[in-house]
Amino acid sequence: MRVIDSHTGGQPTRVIVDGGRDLGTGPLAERRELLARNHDDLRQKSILEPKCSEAMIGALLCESPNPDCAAGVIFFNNTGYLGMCGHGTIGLAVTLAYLGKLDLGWHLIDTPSGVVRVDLNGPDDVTVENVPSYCFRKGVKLTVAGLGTVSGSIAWGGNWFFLADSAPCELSRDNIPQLTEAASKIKRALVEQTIFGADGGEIDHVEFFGPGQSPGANSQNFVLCPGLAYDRSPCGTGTSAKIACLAESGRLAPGDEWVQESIMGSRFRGSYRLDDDGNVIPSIAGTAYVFADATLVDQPGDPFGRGFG
Ligand code: PYC
Repeated sequence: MRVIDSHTGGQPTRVIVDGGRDLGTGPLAERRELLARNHDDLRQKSILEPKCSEAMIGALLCESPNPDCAAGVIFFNNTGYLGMCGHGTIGLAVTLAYLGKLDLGWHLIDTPSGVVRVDLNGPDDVTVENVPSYCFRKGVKLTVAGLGTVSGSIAWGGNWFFLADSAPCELSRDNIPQLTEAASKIKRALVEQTIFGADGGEIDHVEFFGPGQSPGANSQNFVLCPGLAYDRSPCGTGTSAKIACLAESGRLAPGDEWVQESIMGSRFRGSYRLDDDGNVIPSIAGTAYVFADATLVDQPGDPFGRGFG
């Protein structure tokens, strides 16, 4: 299996460019189900420990059934599958450029959550125009063990997010264990209190916010992903969810910039436009760097060949 690894603002993406699985030619959402149901060993063998850290996002490169799309992709993590992934799409575009398969300029990429547009501005510099994003519910109140009442919004940015109105402690790298614990409890409480997204989907990402730390940053975030790893980047779909909430409450106008900083200090520049139906279409700009072009080997007898974690 040939893989290309990159990181986007510190958050890694492993693109499987060769040696994946034949999932047919159906829509990407169907192929994701097929992969999960019949070939989950690919996810396990390619990104779980001991080969990768818990933060790694896998990206299976596919052909899209849509002839307008340059490529299709199915994203997965240490616990399952994602609809979309913003940092991963930036990593994918940079990987395709590294392979000589994507020219500068704009291209369409198919994902299980819908078609997104990438602008390859330079070999490492990408803007992703995401799927339509929206705030589904505001002022949601949860009772969370050890935290009391927690309020926040539920928003879609290609994945489901709970955006907490306040953070349990200062957003700093020293506090990552406390932030992780608090976000995990909120994620669990959402399931226990049967609070789901508009389509009944699990709200599997939790996001805290604090003031921007570097000049020009509007905000810093901490995002807990479904497998309980935190996003080292500002999270493209999480920034999209935030932008949708800002747009809905009139706090960000179309075309205005929102600079989202991650817990690691990396940044995405966000903005949005309204489409003809009034939907918020967020754009996320960031940089990614390829750091490995490798062949994964499946050794017979390896007791941890399928990974763990
Ligand atoms: O950038 O959208 C994102 C993302 C989702 C999970 C990890 N990163």
